[in-house]
Amino acid sequence: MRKPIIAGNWKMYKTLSQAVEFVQEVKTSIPESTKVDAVICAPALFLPSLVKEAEGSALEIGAQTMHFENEGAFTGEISPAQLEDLKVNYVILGHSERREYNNETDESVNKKVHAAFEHGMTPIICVGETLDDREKSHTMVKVSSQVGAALKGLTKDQVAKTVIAYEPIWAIGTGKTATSEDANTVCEGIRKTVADIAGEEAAEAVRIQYGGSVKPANIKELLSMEHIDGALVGGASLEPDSYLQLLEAGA
Ligand code: G2H
Repeated sequence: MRKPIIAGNWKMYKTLSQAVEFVQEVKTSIPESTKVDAVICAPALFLPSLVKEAEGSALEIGAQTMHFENEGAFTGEISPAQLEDLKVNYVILGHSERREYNNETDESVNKKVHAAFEHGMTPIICVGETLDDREKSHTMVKVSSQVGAALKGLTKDQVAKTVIAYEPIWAIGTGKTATSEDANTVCEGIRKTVADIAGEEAAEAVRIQYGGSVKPANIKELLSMEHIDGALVGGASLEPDSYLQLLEAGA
């Protein structure tokens, strides 16, 4: 059985005090025995405070991106070694917004995935098709090629520990969600791709999230699907009430 993982992706929202308040409120409401992995991926500026605030609770803190080098002349970047030092457990890699606005490519995502494992972090690798890909029936070709590129060179054990977030780009922040059946079909395809790359055992273990306008009203149905093991949630993860409802749906 795969443990569901509900990860909030806060993007560029909140101030530090709002972020700390959120964690203070949420951490006391998640039971230690929770059956889901509860993660918040916050803006980098907040990470030291939030890791400290969440310590000892069931809430885990992740980053939204990082560089693949440990150090160097990369103005404005954050390194995997720096995140490890802060005790950050998860890092989102290859989000479509970073692929679109920050030149993140399949190749750099792959380097970052390797760096995440070298520094004890679980990568949440985002893949997904555009509306144009979908209309041309290219969804699976696009998504499989992104998955293949991201997992290149990993051991089977590393692949098994990876989290893959399937986020159809046309469903992000638009209020449009893929039907749970459509999302499940793509997630099943992703699992087959993982099996081809790293074998059945790794494919059975890898956790595949759905992302794109997930909210308390639709998460239950999405999570009831065989190949959907969690959600990567933007807008609906920003308020404690809504985030806690998402966790309850996964429990
Ligand atoms: C997709 C998602 C979180 P939202 O980007 O990664 O955001 O839930 O707002 O569509």
